[in-house]
Amino acid sequence: MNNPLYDNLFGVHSRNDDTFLYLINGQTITYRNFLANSRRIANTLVDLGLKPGDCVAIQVEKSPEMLNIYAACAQAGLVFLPLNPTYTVDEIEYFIENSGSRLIICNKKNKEGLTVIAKNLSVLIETLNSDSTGSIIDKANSSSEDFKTATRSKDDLAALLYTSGTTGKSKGAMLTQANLLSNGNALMTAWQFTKSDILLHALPLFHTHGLFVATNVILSAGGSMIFLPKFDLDDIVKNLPKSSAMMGVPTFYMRLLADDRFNKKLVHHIRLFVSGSAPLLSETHIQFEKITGHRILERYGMTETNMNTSNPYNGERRAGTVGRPLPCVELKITDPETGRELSNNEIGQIEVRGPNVFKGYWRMPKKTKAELRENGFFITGDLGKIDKDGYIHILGRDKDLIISGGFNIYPKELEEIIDDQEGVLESAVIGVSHSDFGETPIAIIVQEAEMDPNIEVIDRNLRKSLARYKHPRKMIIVDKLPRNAMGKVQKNILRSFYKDLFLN
Ligand code: MLC
Ligand code: AMP
Repeated sequence: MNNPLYDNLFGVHSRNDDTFLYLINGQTITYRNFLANSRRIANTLVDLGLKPGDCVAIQVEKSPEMLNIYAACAQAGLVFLPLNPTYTVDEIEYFIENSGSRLIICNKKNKEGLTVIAKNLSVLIETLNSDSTGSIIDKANSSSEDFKTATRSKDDLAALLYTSGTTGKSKGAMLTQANLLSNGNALMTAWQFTKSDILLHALPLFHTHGLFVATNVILSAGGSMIFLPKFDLDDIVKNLPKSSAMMGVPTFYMRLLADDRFNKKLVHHIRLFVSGSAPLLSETHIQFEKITGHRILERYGMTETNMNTSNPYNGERRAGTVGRPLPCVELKITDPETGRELSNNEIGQIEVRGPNVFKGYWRMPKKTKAELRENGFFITGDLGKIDKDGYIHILGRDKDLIISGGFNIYPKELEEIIDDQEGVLESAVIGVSHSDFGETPIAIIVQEAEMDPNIEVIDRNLRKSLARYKHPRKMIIVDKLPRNAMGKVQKNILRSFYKDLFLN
């Protein structure tokens, strides 16, 4: 084995004629054909001048070709950097510059805006569109199907995934081959995935959940995926009877429960529903079991660590808990002030250590040092406790983070833009409960004396700078923000005051 990630996840399937992907248009793609296409793309990437260790940023809609590029990067020893296709040009510029990517692959819609950035930063640019066309595909079509796999070691970087920071810019989490391999394998075993499984895949591919949890588990097991472009209730209802498992964020399950077509018969031969990326309400868990007879298996992870804990496949899946640590993962609860390990049922910060934990933040040694201890424990920023049976309960966050439909939003990023707007003295962005997205951001804005901030203009400016999912669902003008004796804004008071705004 000279490239563990490629050899174990992809190379083992190069002569496998089983179906890897079932597409929504009725087409299927076998492992063998998928890998032949990936090798053509690997040749294209090398012909463009990319060398092992170079980073490839990709901002495209979900497609089988995006997965081909993931496989091609693994085979050519390149670092894969997927980006949300709804990010604005401003947001992308930072990622390209910070990562030092050598190539950006985007759709034709975004090419114009990104070409300027690519020129300024001397980055190559190619296109890939959702209809399987694009310059990278044209080039791949005339490339050879033979490719010599680049030699890499388990400690080499496989992917760079950006995760927003509480205090400023996003941080690139450096994920090694070993991180991805160990977690894919642990999850396949824990959740008993085999080559007979057909996973209903409706998650985006630019985050850990859809890419490393769902896809890597299926690649590890040699199973197949019904590969949907996005979560669409009609498509889900149509495909559930053909699937053996589904993975989703809590919003998937809340939307299914609200649909009249969703019943026991529709899911009777599914063996596993997994939820993660955001808290699954106990009510959702209980109602789901009432309607389907299935207990959703909730697990807990994050970009920096892949998956850390899981409820058991066999054994009690406890609503409101994220189960126990996966084999190989150590988890402890510590006092945020002293770092001292706490006892069962005491609430503190969650720290984890194991082969799943990332190598650090790309080009950010200070942030790495602050969050990744020398002894290997990563301070997750989540608060929780371990109960007497060893189940972990997530009880809050030490980090100022909002999770909307499984996407993370950092208030600071919005506050910085809102505070710069005309007529705004200061602002506080908080998360409030939302019946569809779980949580959603709202902005509480203090106007400057004698000024009248224009909410419509602020909204327009936010749309120019930030992806749509981050926008506050409401902006409220107030006279002042509540502060404690130290002058710190008391977001807890705001959260409690506005808590029912979006509940129905
Ligand atoms: C879409 N919109 C969102 C949104 N998704 N707004 C807030 N939060 C979201 N999550 C916007 C759209 O741009 C649109 O804007 C409007 O909301 C309504 O869109 P929609 O059609 O209802 O949304 P939809 O496309 O159905 O998407 C909702 C969703 C999707 C929940 C299916 O967001 C999704 O697939 N989320 C999964 C995220 C995920 O994979 N997270 C994993 C992170 S990894 P407009 O303009 O119409 O108002 C991680 C680690 C771990 O956390 O543990 O897994
Ligand atoms: P991300 O940075 O996008 O990877 O988001 C990771 C964060 O999502 C974690 O730090 C948790 O705060 C949250 N998270 C993931 N899974 C769960 C879960 N099952 N329950 C509660 N929070 C979760």
